[in-house]
Amino acid sequence: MYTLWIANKNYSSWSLRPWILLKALNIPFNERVSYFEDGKNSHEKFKAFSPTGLVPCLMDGDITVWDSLAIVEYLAEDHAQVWPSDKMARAWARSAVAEMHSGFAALRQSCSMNCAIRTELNKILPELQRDIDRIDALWSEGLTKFGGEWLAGDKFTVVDAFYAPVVFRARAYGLKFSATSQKWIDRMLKHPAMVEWVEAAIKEPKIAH
Ligand SMILES: N[C@@H](CCC(=O)N[C@@H](CS)C(=O)NCC(=O)O)C(=O)O
Repeated sequence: MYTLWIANKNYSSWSLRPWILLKALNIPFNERVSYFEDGKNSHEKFKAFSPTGLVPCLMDGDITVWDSLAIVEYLAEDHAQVWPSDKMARAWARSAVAEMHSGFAALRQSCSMNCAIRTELNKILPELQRDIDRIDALWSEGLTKFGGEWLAGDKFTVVDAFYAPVVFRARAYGLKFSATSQKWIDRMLKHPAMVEWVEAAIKEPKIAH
């Protein structure tokens, strides 16, 4: 059985990606939580189980896989449903996942994930608006092109999982998206795995981060 190490559900956006994927696809795993250190770097603490001192980190017997993208690729080796079955949708999903993994710095910077808050930004910087516009275009494209309820078709796949943290950011900071994208946001927020994550997040000990 897989073991997935994560940090605080309230804050750890990278942890959410593989966790939500495993839950949504009903793949059994043991969850291990290591909370962030209060007010300081958690690398030393996380190095007890993760070579980089970062979460998430997956263990499968003797095999250790770190980094959220490597983890989902490892899962895909035994669970084909991680990626869309259609070749075109899969190519799109791979590109969208890669784009999320390596981009959207302004969004990460201005709207760090915090499931427990609801607030409004006084000012939306142009670089943040650029990230929001690009994400909105991407989501709308997937939803329109593949015609399903999820970003790359009629099944929840890894591309929905990779954008799950943006859904919580959109809700927390009141970010505005097109009607097409907003419908997917609302659907994601009702997904039982997303609901389970938030319910656990708000019960966690409060740790400044
Ligand atoms: N590229 C990595 C990034 C992982 C990452 O930055 N994790 C953060 C938490 S969400 C972390 O472990 N930070 C350690 C710290 O804050 O000291 C991945 O995709 O897994």
